[in-house]
Amino acid sequence: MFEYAPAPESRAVVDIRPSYRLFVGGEWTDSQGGTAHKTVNPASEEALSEVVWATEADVDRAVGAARKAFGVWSALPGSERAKYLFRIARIIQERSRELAVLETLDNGKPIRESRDVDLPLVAAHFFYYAGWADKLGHAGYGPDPRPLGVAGQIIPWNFPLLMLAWKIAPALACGNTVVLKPAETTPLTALLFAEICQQADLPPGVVNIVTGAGETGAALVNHPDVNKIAFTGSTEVGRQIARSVAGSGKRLTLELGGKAANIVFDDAALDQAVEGVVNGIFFNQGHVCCAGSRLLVQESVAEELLEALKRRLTTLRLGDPLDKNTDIGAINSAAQLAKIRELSEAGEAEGAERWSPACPLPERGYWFPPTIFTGVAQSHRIAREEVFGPVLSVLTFRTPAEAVEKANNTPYGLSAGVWTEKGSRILWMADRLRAGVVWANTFNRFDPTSPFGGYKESGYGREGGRHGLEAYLDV
Ligand code: TXE
Repeated sequence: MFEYAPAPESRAVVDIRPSYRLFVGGEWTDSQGGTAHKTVNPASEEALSEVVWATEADVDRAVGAARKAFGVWSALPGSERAKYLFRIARIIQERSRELAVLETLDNGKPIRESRDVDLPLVAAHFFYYAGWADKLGHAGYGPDPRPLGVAGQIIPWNFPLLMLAWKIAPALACGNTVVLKPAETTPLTALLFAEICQQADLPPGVVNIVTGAGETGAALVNHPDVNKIAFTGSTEVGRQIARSVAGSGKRLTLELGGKAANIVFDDAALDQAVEGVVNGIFFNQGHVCCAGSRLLVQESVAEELLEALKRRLTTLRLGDPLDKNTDIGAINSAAQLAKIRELSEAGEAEGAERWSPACPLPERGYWFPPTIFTGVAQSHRIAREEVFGPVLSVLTFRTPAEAVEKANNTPYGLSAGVWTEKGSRILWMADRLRAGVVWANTFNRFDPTSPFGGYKESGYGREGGRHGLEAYLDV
């Protein structure tokens, strides 16, 4: 056991205010009737700050500010909007240490990930879409594609700042204005982003940040003056939102859950495949919509791969997320931990075999050890439901056709991974896998130039790349 004590020098780079107001019309404003809620460090359960949960009246004010700003922002030449976005991108780079530490404190993810993965990608998205702002006439949507208006954006807690970047950067590049609601457990980096908008002299009202939970999100979804909703979160809430906006004329993109298969063939470079499987499910504690939560391994190499995988798991370090040597950080919330525990218990009850390396867990905070289930049947809940935690279900297959059948046997269709040395097999598999992304001999690779999004119950619409523009333009 160890007591979590954040490394003081890292903690000191970020100045967290004791409480935050709402960012509306370029200013910090008081809520009309909203209550204050603590946001905690999931690694210690220590309160970091207090944020207000915005009311319907607050959302109305934020939408009003965004509507007012839309006239000004959409009329700017694209090259002017680009300047603001480039400026924001550069400030993000300059303040990336602060942002990374804050993200790790609020979310629980290892600092190595927030520093080396999240923050570089956040800046890259702003740079990428800044580059589009004056080239929309060349995007293939006609000479003068129009922005939609006010975009309501609702994001989850697993990649708070990156999801903000995926949503805000293309919206602004296309000339829309936004009201963004971060997740209730991870509001702090969005609020620091609001400060960055001020620092970049972004015209007031172009970006508005309203903190809160589901009710605040629903107020945004139902607001009559919002033209588009972009949502990333659970399939269940995605369904509710789709029902709410039906017939309203609002545009909608949904990025929902996943149950990705990471498929390892017997001719794969097994050392690399082991790294890819570990990265696929243990990156960000498995709080990843495209996590490779089902390992499909060809029977002939299953034993060898599993042994290597277990050996590798014994080397993973779980603990202080601010420690640069940490591989596995904290689970984001007590509710998410309860869900992971419940599904893992169901896995055992249904007859799968559970294994974790010896892994002392800190006494305080929310923690779950890296876990593998073998002997998993396709009917088991751990093979069907999104765990959204560091839990891998292992299944085997004999032929490529069987691998495809098992991989596609899910209501989700967000991503898949294929490990093989045969190029022709990669293409054969990619053609048949019902997944928005198929990675070959790698996993969890993201790039602002590539569209990302799902099939089936994983949602619709694409974020990233040229296709990401379509979500924010009338073409
Ligand atoms: O999601 P919610 P939760 C999955 C994952 C996880 C499960 C539950 O399996 O275990 O969902 O997570 C806002 N109208 N994913 O409960 O509730 C909410 O405030 C409008 C996968 O955190 O969907 C937050 O900002 N908004 C996923 C956001 O929706 C509403 C990432 C997501 O929260 C709302 C997160 C409502 N009625 C969870 N209710 C992914 N695709 O990556 C809630 N919200």
